[in-house]
Amino acid sequence: MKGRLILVSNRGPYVFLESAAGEEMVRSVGGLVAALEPLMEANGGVWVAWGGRRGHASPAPSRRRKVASAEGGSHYVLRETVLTEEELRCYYYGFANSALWPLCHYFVGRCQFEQEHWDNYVRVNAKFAASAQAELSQGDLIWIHDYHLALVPELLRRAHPELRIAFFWHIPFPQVDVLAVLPWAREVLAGLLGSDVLGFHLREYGENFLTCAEKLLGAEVDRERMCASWRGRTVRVRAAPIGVDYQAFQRLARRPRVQARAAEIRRQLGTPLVALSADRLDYTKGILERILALEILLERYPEYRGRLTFVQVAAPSRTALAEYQKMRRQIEEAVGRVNGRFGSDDYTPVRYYYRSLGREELAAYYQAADVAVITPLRDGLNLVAKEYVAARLDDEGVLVLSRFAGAASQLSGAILVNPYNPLETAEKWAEACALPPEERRARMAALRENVRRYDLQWWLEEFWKAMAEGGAPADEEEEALPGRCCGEEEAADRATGGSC
Ligand code: ADQ
Repeated sequence: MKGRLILVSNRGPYVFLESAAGEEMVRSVGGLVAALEPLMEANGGVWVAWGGRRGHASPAPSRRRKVASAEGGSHYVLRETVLTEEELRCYYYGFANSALWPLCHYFVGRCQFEQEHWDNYVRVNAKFAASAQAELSQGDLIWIHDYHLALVPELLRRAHPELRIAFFWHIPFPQVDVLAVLPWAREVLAGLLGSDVLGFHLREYGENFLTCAEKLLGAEVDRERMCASWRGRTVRVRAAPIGVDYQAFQRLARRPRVQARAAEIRRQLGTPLVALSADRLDYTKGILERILALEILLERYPEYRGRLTFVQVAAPSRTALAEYQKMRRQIEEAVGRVNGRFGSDDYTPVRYYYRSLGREELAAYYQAADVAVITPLRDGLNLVAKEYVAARLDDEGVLVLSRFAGAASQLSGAILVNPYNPLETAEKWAEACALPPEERRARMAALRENVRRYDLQWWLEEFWKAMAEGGAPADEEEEALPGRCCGEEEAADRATGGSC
């Protein structure tokens, strides 16, 4: 690639904690960082992100440091954008997480639309754009990530008409009647249209985006070629679901320490069957509904009482928001109720952990679980489902997956459920526990093949290809996206490219 890569994301690879003892640099967890840090370590470049620090005045200074790769040798530059308390409250907790997040996950009733939040969103996006501009050299490629920074492409485009700009939207992109509810929908769309390439996990999200750009903004769109014309430029929409580093998970899973820990977990739980979910504690992840489904399962199938343990690991998330605090209490009450109803001196049906696990510990839990019950109410993709498959060394293990997770359209082999229907979830969960060995293995083999083939490297290559293709016409021979579909449906689910 000519020029350097400049990544721009709200969260970066580190959070900086300041105390009287000095500064501590703590690794942040999450799918985006896990996916992109190896790329930065291998190729160098610049990562512009908020580092968790709260400045007191605006504009606060941004800071810059070199980060060495784990193996030594190369390094990349981390440029921190410092935000004030007010900006954090209004931009991050406000517009990003109380307006865009619920809206894009179809929780319209949870949305809060506040002028003050929007004003700060505009201001903070300008700050990120300024940090990126300060790092720019001739030939650089900018890659912006996620819904926190929708205005950055347009801000950079105005200042640098020739700049190569890519954007990846990690959450669902809603249908037009839902986005239309947002008072600043046009501004958000125009912001994104500053990109050259706009990436989504699913073709469906890309199509929703094009319809929104057409209907709400008046952009000219070509659905066949998946692109929009806007202000004399062509913006190409690409669909490629993010993958996980399958080989890295396999290596992790083979570590004797991880295997010993998986065996220890099973021993400690003490039941012949173990089910698992790991999520950020978020209402979109369907944790409460899942516990309700388990309650129904234990009610209807008494043979699982004493034989099945469900482990729910919930990572703290957006803890400053009152509705997240309330949801945490509701989940803990539900766990208490189920354990009270079905537990005994030597049996605890639900083991609930409110914490973030390290990679090895998470891999050990993935290995220890006979069934993964990943049932978000809505999810852009869901990496946990893929990690569960990638961290297993055999073809045992069953994946129960929400039909409303983006990953469901890709992962044939999963048992799909409607998470809004706890009765159906309970039935499918029971079915997963009792799946005949041949079917179990066939399903897991299909899942493994998909997760192995369409891994993180594949996803990154799709992105490089899309950037390299620029405004070239769509390639008819292009490979189909991984999916559950076949024949005509599969053709319809193709990754497309090209110019309008
Ligand atoms: P998230 O909403 O954060 O991501 P997800 O895709 O499941 O959801 O990724 C979560 C990441 O956090 C995974 O890598 C997982 O290992 C990790 N994690 C979950 N629980 C954990 C725990 N208790 N301890 C430690 N780690 C934990 C957003 C979108 C998704 C999309 C991703 C990537 O909402 O739909 O799949 O971005 O694009």
